[in-house]
Amino acid sequence: MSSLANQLEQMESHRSLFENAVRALPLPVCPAFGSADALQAVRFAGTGQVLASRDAAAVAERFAQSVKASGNAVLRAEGVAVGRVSGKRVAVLFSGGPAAGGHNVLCGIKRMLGADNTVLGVKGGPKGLLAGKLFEVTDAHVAEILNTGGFDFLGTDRTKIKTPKQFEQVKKTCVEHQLDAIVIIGGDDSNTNAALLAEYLFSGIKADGSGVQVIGAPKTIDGDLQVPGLLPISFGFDTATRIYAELAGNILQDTRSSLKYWHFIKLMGRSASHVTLEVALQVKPAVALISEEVAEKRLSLGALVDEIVAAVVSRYRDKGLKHGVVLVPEGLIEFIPEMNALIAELNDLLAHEADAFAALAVDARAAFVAGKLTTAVAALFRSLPGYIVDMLLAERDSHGNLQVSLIPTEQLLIDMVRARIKETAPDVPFGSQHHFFGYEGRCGAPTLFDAAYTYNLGLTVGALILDGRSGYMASVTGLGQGGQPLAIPLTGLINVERRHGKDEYVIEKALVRTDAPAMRFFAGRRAAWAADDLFASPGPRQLWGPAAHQLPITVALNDGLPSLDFKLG
Ligand code: FBP
Repeated sequence: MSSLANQLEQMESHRSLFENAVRALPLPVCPAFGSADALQAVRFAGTGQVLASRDAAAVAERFAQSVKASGNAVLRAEGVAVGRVSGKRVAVLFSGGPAAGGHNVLCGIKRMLGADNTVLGVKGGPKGLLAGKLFEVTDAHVAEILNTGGFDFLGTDRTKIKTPKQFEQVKKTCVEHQLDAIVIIGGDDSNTNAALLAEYLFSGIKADGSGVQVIGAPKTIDGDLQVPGLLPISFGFDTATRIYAELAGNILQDTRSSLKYWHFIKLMGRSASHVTLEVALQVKPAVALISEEVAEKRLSLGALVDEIVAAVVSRYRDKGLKHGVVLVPEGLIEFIPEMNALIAELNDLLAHEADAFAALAVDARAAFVAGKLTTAVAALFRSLPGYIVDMLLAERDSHGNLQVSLIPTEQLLIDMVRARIKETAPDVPFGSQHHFFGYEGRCGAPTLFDAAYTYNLGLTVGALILDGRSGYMASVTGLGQGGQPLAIPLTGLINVERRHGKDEYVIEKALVRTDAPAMRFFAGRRAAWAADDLFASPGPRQLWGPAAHQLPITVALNDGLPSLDFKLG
């Protein structure tokens, strides 16, 4: 075999030159944990801050044991742990959509627990926990997965553990595998699940009457798990937005080269527009729609189309530009007031008439639905193109949600903009292309920020377990000053929300606040970006080099940091 063929074969099974190099990247550790070579477990103590959610009284009743133990007090790492804890068996699972850095959380937990405790990986997310699919994680596994993207080492799923039967199944897994702790790495819903499990497993699980600890870690590329001052961002957001910003920057470069297209780019983010806002701040497009602002100003679909048409027309008439980029958040459709009303009626209708709907031929379904909607909503429904109607009627996800990633909002906007230009400004050319960036960004190799942040989140989770804590979510703050490990009581984040006709305990999604510094900065610049080509092309994410230590711009602005640089360790 030639030496080139030999070299190429060696790249199989995650052994590209890049993958080999990232595995060897050193990771900084927060000063509280000592140093990478001499890692130390820590004690946690109250910061003095106590969280009080809107529905604190109801939460204190439902989560009585957890609230009694934590008092909803925020904890920080304070001082070295006394004595070494050994013999703990800790199960770790991923939940929900993948996000870069998950493997490093697992590696950090393993490192903190050390050789005298056992880490077990749960295969296939919460479903794997119910089925008891656990295996021991070894040092060899850690060497293999460190700094790699994706959740492929364990897999994930979106099962919600909420029925009494499911809780019993978890208890069975705990007993069978002699678990002392469970770690749930997930988003808002998964951390709500962690709180429910922490309460259920709080006591009476083991023969001596003690319980099983439950700790959460904040994951989601959507960036909608944030707590001002306590949790700067969920992990995976930085990697995903840098990948999207590179792709959007390349497209912007293309628009100014080929001089003929408007590109409409839909960006992932099921509800919140954090991803779109971050990418907009990175690349400075002609237009970026922010769902939360659309809802707040009660902008109709027609008003959004008018806003885009105004940019297309003025760029052409004032500057001769026939091109531009429009960023569209994935969740937009649910934030447009009239579409929101339509989706709400559809959700109810499809839930109540499920059998009758399923029995119909596919091409008879739209007429059946239209006949049952209220008059104004039915008129809107009938006015939508078939490709949108099909997706509005498509199967809901396992949480009963509309699958917004399947709705081609970007295409709908293009069609409506084209029609409006033909009607009102026929002299203005409008060539278009559309894209959806989502799955491209979730599993990339973590940025240096996500790699270091997640490793330290893992160390924090491990330290909380060794310190005997349960019902907390790990966090790291002070991103510009070395990093401070924190523990946020999950019950302090929980409220009661009406979902699908029932009151449920939930951690609410942190949506974009229109008065936040990042949004205000964007609002102050967007008119200039619409008027001319002022875009930036941030290039590929860097693990070495000048942009390697860059934080998400939204995080730096919202946290009032003096620069974009992060410093952990
Ligand atoms: P999580 O909130 O579970 O992290 O998932 C986020 C996300 O990537 C959304 O941005 C997107 O709408 C959704 O997952 C897509 O889910 P799926 O992988 O089931 O298609």
